[in-house]
Amino acid sequence: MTERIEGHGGELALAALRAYGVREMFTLSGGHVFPLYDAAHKIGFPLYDVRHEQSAVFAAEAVAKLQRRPGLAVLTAGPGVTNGISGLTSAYFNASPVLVMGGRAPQFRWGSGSLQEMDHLPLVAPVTKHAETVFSADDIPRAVAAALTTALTPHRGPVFLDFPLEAIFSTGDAELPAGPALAPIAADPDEVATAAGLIAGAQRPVVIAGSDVYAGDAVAALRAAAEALDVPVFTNGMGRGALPPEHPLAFAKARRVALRGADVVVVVGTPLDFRLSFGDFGDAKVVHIVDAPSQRASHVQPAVAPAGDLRGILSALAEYTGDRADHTDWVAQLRTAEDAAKARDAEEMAAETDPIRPARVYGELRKVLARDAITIGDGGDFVSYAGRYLEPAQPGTWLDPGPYGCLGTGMGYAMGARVTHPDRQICVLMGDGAAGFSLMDVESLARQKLPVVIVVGNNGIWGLEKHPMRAMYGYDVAADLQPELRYDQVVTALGGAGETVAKAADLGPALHRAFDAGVPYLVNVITDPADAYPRSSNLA
Ligand SMILES: Cc1ncc(C[n+]2csc(CCOP(=O)(O)OP(=O)(O)O)c2C)c(N)n1
Ligand SMILES: [Mg+2]
Repeated sequence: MTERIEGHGGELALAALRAYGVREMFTLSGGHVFPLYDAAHKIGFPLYDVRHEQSAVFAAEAVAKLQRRPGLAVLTAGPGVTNGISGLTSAYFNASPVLVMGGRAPQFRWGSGSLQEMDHLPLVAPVTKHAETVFSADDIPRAVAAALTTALTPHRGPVFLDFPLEAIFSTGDAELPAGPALAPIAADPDEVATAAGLIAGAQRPVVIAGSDVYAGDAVAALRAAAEALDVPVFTNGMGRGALPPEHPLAFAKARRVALRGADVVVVVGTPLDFRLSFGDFGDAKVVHIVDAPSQRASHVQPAVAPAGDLRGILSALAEYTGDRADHTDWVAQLRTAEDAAKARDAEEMAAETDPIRPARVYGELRKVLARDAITIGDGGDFVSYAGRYLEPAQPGTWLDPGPYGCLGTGMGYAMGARVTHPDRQICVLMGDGAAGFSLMDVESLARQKLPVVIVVGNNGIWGLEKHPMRAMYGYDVAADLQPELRYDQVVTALGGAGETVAKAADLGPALHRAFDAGVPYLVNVITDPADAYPRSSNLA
């Protein structure tokens, strides 16, 4: 039985969006999209508004990443859409199923110079899986359904629709879409068998699991495969926390030792990009397991690259019944390296220095964070340290900007995380430079009663750029910020609260106050500008 729906374009859109599991909209006001607001208002559909469109798209992306369902941002015609493009691009790099709906100048006088008249499609096409202008109200539910099916089909990603003024404001009727019906792509069983044989035959295998493992709801299958084949697991992106840190096969610190010694490297659900030395692991054979054929690397040739539903592939690996080599010594060797690195980290995280070094901030934070806390990184070196010192204990709790590396995700991701988890700790780790991109959206969080904690590593510089520039040229330009600026006072002025901390001993009590505050709260930690994150390649 199909159900017919009628109403104005906004109502038709919302009915289809709800059928696809969209549960809120993030937006910044604009007359071109009023019918979408009217539809939401009439049925009490949650609507959150922001102070810059980038935050709306990042909030939608956080919802998509954390909840594995579509996130929605509604942006007004022209500048609203163009302000959202970095967010769309991040979602594209992160394979996040985000739908951006744009307003659009009227079609009937296209070319006459209407306010905010521009064709968005050529701008968004390269950073979306699908971009379309919908010219009539009747056609909106079909277009929403098609766009969201594309967004949710692996390899996932953002989609874009815009609606000329007369299409969204006029009334129409259509069939209510049934909702997502996605058939998993089955990988080639021979390729899966080859992969299983390679891993089982390896003396020193390693698994690196990334975001698509979480997005594809394959975390349990990953664990089962790792346990069945006795393979140490490292993670990145949304894959972090896939195995709890205390699991005997969970590793984080021994990566260099592991990759240097491995004879088979299995990369699951993440591209062979700069984060993984472009897939070059010396003599080790590479097994690249991807969620769609489009994700096979073109710049390297892995030994085998099964492509398809990750849960299916990992479950098949878990059921491998052939002989396998004994990995006990290999796992033990990595455990020794891991434990030694952890001991070094523990010392750094406890160090009493003046000024405070970032490691200590994370040492104190670890004492306060619950296992299910959501941590969000937005910044340079300060966030690299977060990646090193924080240990996500559960999958779906760590949000970094991903391989696009866009600063400014902070408040948008925080909003999406708070909406997703009303009762959990939400903590943004932010560089003082990064703060400039989105801190104004604390106003949106405060006004809409969405408390979060923001910890700023305030070194007074664009650290990740200043140190490398000095190393390269012997001098630096465009890399300084005002030292010891009171970002906590900015947050207080915007309806939140906060404090500045300059002594390590004061960090713990400040963090406790922050998580108890019930309003957006910024802990402004004055950190050592001389401290540079040690990295081999410094370009970002
Ligand atoms: C939108 C955007 N602009 C510029 C950059 C380049 N960039 C990467 S890290 C960084 C410095 C960040 O400084 P801050 O947030 O203060 O963190 P710190 O490195 O000082 O800890 C810059 C400018 C970027 N990645 N994204
Ligand atoms: Mg800085």
